[in-house]
Amino acid sequence: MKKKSRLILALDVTDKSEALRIAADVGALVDAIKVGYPLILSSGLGIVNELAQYGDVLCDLKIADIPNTNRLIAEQVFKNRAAGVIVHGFTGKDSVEACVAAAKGKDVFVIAEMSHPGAKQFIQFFSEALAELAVEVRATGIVAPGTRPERIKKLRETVGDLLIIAPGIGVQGGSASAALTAGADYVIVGRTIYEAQQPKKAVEELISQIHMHS
Ligand code: BMP
Repeated sequence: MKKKSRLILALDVTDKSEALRIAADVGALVDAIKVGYPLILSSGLGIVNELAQYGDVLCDLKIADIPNTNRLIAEQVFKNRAAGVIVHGFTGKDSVEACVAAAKGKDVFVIAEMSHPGAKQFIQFFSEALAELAVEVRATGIVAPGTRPERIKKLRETVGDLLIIAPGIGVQGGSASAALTAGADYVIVGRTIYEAQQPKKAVEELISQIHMHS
């Protein structure tokens, strides 16, 4: 994944033609396009392949199963030209390792802590251990909450030079500059871009904010 704008678009629209239109419009400006269940369930996994013409596609299936099933899921995703996957770490080392093996050098991001308020109920108790797991299995990096820059700072101490990608910017209340200053490498932004009247303008505004503060 290139590191130029430091912005990853979360393309959670459920209309395939809208997804392709937005990707064509902003794909060259962002560093990656993240797709998950909303778009994949509505359009089929082939959308990953189609979006790959516009840039790196990060497949956010939050893979969370036994090692064999994780492997089967990851293989399908990579067969469709995904540049990376996002996986849960609470399933344990063997399950995450199965994804890393299936990725064959492509990107694997392990969720250390989520951005929404509910993350405080369970996952926050284990986020440092999940970040350590990412280091242990040689994942590409972790997902850390853009809504809690102080947690990004803390998790940065654990992961060293692994990449940190941070969702929760914009609608969820996080700020791109605060997340990047705290140690995130990339911010992930969805609704602020794809719900804007002009997604390209929203992307350009975010990029100028990012470059002013980093
Ligand atoms: P939005 O900017 O519209 O809030 O979108 C954020 C994106 O990041 C969504 O795709 C969401 O599923 C994802 N995400 C998140 O918001 N918090 C997390 O902790 C992990 C995520 O993958």
